[in-house]
Amino acid sequence: MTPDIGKIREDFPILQRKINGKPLVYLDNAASTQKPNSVINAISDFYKTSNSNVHRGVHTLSEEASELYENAHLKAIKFIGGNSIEELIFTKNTTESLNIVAKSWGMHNLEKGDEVVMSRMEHHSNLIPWQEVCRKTGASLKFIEMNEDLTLDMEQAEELIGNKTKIVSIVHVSNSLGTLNDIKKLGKLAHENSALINVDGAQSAPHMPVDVKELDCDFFAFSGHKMLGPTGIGALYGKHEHLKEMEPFITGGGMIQEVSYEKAVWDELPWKFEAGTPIIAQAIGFSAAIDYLEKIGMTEIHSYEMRLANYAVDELEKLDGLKIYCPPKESRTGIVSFTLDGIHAHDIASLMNEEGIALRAGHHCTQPLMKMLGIEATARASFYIYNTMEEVDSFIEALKRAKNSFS
Ligand code: C6P
Repeated sequence: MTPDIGKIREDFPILQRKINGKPLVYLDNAASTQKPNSVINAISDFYKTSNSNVHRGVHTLSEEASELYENAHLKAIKFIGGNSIEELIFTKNTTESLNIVAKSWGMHNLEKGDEVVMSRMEHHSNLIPWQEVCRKTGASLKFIEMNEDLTLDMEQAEELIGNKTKIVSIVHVSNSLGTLNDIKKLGKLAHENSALINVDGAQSAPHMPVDVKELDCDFFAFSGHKMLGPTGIGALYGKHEHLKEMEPFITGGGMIQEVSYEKAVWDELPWKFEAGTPIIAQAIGFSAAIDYLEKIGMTEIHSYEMRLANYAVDELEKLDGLKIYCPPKESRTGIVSFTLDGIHAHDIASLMNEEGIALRAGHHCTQPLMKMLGIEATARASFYIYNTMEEVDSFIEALKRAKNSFS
């Protein structure tokens, strides 16, 4: 069933804004999404009624805050198909989640001769931590190549993932190309070779049903702010068998069972990975965001966004001098990157902004990918559940005007 987009839009106060006298058309959802009233209210209600630190006090406010904080873990793990909060660590964002895997698992499990496999379309947040780990451990990075159509070359992946591979650390949906990668198949290849698979889910979890058990991934990282939640909160799912063996990335208060002057015994999962006062209000806001998404349904969200994106691609394809960097329909998501002959991506975004349309332009934290494609930057439209077909039309019309003004 198609969600009632008009009704959904009423839940997002920011969508009433005008930019340069024009109604805001927000097409920068891959960077960060807007927040519904229920999320804004959940955060402000917490501060108004239950604000306190967690896990420390026996007083009522601390008990309430602790319960809300723990429930947020449960909400987040269920959202991605897991069962136990022991397997769900709250972090600052996807970047921190990916760093935990690289530093807490990679630094202790890799040595010279080992290989870390990733794709050519990785975000810097997945690429750089592993570059660092490889530099320090002597392991090497290997890359799955891309086909002409911007999908992964799965035949080459089969050859590449072998007995030297210790982990496949890979993006689920590319933030620059929108390509949806076959994680199940890559996970199978990794496991057949006794390797693990770590998934960067920053652009998948917000937009489609994700089931970590079905994907059979060892780790899965995502961010709250890209799925209607507040900034400052992300999550890392990890299989219990791995998390229990891993050393914490940050140590200090709130993550111990016992401490002497000489040593400390870590607390149980997930708390051993959540040192210091945690991101309590953000977790509560994140929980409200998950409620909001689940009420609409992730399958419905995905199919609606695909309608928007496919319509946008069809219309963009009609424009001369425009090159689209996105895969065929089967591997496509709600992200559409493009370049326009004779106009720099930043100029496209500026001209669109004059018309109230928010696009992102740049390398999208995938500089090596841009270089490989022989471009400096793309302009990118990325859709979410509150966007409309009319907004796609406004975007295409504004783009035509921008193109004419430069010719
Ligand atoms: N991409 C964009 O594309 P953080 O900033 O930690 O919440 O997310 C990092 C990140 C990791 N992986 C992928 C695939 C991502 O898309 C992102 C964030 C944003 O506009 C900012 S570069």
